[in-house]
Amino acid sequence: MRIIKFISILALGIGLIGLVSASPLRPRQAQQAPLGKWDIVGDSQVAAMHIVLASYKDIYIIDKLEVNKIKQANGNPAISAIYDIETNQVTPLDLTTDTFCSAGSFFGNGTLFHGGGAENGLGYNPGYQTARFITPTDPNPNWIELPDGLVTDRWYPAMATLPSGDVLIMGGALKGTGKNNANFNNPTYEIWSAGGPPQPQPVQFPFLVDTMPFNLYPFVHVMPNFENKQLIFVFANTQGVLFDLGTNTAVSKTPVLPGGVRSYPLSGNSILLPLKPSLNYKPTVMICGGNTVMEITSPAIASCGRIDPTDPNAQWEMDNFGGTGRVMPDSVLLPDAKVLYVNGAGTGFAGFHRGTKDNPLYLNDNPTLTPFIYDPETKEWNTNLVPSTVPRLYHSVATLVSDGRVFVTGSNPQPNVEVGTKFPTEYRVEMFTPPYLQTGLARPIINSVAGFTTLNTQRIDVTYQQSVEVKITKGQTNSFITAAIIHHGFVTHSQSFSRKYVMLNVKSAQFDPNDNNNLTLNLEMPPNPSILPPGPSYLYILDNGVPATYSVALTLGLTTTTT
Ligand SMILES: *[C@@H]1O[C@H](CO)[C@@H](O)[C@H](O)[C@H]1NC(C)=O
Ligand SMILES: *[C@@H]1O[C@H](CO)[C@@H](O)[C@H](O)[C@H]1NC(C)=O
Ligand SMILES: [Cu+2]
Repeated sequence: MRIIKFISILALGIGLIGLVSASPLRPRQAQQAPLGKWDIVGDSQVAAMHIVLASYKDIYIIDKLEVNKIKQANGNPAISAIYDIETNQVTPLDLTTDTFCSAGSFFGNGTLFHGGGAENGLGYNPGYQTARFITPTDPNPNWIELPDGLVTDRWYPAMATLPSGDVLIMGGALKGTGKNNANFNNPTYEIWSAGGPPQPQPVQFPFLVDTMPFNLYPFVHVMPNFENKQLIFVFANTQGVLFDLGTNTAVSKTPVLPGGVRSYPLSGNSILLPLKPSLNYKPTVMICGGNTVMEITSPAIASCGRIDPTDPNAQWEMDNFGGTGRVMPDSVLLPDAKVLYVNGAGTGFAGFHRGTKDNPLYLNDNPTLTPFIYDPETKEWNTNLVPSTVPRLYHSVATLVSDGRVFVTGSNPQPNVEVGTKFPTEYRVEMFTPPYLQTGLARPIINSVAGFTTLNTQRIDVTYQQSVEVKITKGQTNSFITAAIIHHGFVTHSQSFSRKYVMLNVKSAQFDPNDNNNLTLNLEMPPNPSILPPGPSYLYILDNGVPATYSVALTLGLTTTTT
């Protein structure tokens, strides 16, 4: 038996992909053919304002009230559906309340919690106070609604799954608005507990008064710690706060992030970069894009700021967002610990077009069609990627899926469905193939996890700190095996609530004595739920940075289950 050596795949990225730096300080490398690939694979039938990966093959789509292509069971236009990425078939789901600009996050028990919305219409009731639930592991998942579940109205709130498995819902407005206004600001949060009584009381959160008027859909990230704390970093407008939910106190504030406004409707993007055992899970938040003023022709912000909010002397480290300004960018955490940016616009801000359907004045334009890939380790940008042909502006989305590709859809900068216009309601679904699937190197295959060989059609229970045995068939002769768990998050409005990437310690790897292509790995699960929330997540294994044919659906439990 041999033990193979593990080297961080990050060291390999440069050689494999031939990164082209956009930094003006570096000479540009000879231009190679751009990498990546776009395929239009299907029709979402329901405009995808919000999406969430519900299983290895199912994406739940949630829209706002509008006349989509298909109807739900009661005859009203469908505003939610299941998109099957294996067949590209769409199945409508049933709702009775308007979901316009709402939020979602999984409870630790595996049920998706979805809350907020807007006014009635088209046979639907108002959704401002609605709490909705759907459980992907049910035989026929469908929505359960509590129309007055929330104590207060919430339009454009944020959500986060907490280390306890409870869900935080924060902020928003009492009605729809271009930018927030003191008359309908909702500067509170509430915490819903899995299995607990509904209707928790809202708690005042003064930070959302301080950050007016650009505080809708605040950025929220749960911060890793080893003290059993429920610590969150919240960012809105130009500033951030580290907040302890256990004691309801602000721990520290960050300096102002230079460059302009980062939150709705001058929407930028905030991401918690991959957490790594080698750095003791030190968090880095990166916020990119946005705009400076609510002007249609105003160029989007072309800067990013990186910060560790838990550092008492935290300072922003500025970067150039690959050399291009973007408002409403979507980010995707890739299995190889890099960040993909897609969608968005070069000018303007978020919102519906002005003027009539026949003579629309769009609030944002100059679609940013070229994806960028950022390497958080080397801080280099690969901008030499194939552009999409589909503009994706306000209300577009993207998420990683199990096979390592990226699902991209949506774009709908108007109050109801409009087609045949410059920026129509966009139903086309694209898959982006990242460069790691174009290396020509064989992909590893995950054969079993914790003794289970039936993968993905059931979720496999694991717990924190557990050493999990994973059997794989490796892809390549000179293997470099790495592993990560990703919680994909709930995607809407350039946000991905609760999304996290945690690299795993590979404690050992042994060749099968009878088959040198097969390996048994021992992977150490994350140390505690502040690092990765309990509930559904996906295990990714990579060989030389090339992800396995499929990731494996896990459920992280707070307590050990016997397997
Ligand atoms: C999880 O908790 C929520 C909130 O209490 C509840 O509505 C849901 O039914 C629970 N799901 C499961 C699978 O027990
Ligand atoms: C190696 O794994 C493959 C599955 O990819 C399996 O078919 C094969 O039997 C394994 N070899 C041994 C010796 O177990
Ligand atoms: Cu919106």
